[in-house]
Amino acid sequence: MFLSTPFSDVIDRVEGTLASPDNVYERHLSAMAEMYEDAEAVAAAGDPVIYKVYEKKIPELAGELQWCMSVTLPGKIGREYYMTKGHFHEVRDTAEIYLCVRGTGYMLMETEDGQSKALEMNPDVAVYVPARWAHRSVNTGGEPLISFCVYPGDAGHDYGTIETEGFRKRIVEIDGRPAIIDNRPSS
Ligand code: PAN
Ligand code: ZN
Repeated sequence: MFLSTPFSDVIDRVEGTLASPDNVYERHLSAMAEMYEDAEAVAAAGDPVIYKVYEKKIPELAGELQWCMSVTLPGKIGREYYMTKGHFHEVRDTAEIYLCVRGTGYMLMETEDGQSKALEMNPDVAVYVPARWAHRSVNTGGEPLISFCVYPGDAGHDYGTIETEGFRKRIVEIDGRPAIIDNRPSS
C-alpha cells in the first residue's frame, strides 16, 4: 500500500535548502564534541553550527524513499575538518545515494568488520553507500559541502556505534592538504 501522494520540491544548489522542507535541523559542535580528536580545539571553538539537514517527511516504510539535503559547513576543529556525526542505518541492509551539488570533500565509510573507504565528493559526483557501511560527510573545502541524499524509507539512523567507537579513519589537514589518517585508539 502506498501512503504517499506524488510531490516535488525545489533544491537550492547554492544554499543547500529545499523550498518546502518538512523538517530542518542544525547540528552544533556541542552535539558531537567528543568526535573530534583535539579536545583543546573543541573547547576553544565555541559552539559553531557544523552542519544542517533539510528533510521531507516520508512514511518510514520499506517501499518509500527518504530524501533530504545535507549541508556540511566549511571549517576545522584544530586540524580536523568539519564533518557529520556519521551513522550506520538502523536497518543494516539499506543503502544510500548521495549526489553532491556543491563543495569539496569526502564520503568517509566503513564496515563493522573493519573495511574503510573514502570517496571524493565534488559537484555532480554521485556516491553509492552500500548497505552495512557507516557514512560521514567531511568538508575539506572552503565552501559548504552540499548533497542530495536518498535512502530507503525504513532505514533509520544508528548513531550509537560511531558515538562510542568513532570511525577508524580521520580526515585532517596536513601541510595544507587533506590527509586520511588512522584514528588513535582511545586509551
Ligand atoms: C544523511 C545524514 C545527514 C546528516 O541524510 O543523515 O547527512 O548526517 P548524520 O545523520 O550522520 O548526522 C543520511 O545519511 N541519511 O541516512
Ligand atoms: Zn545514511
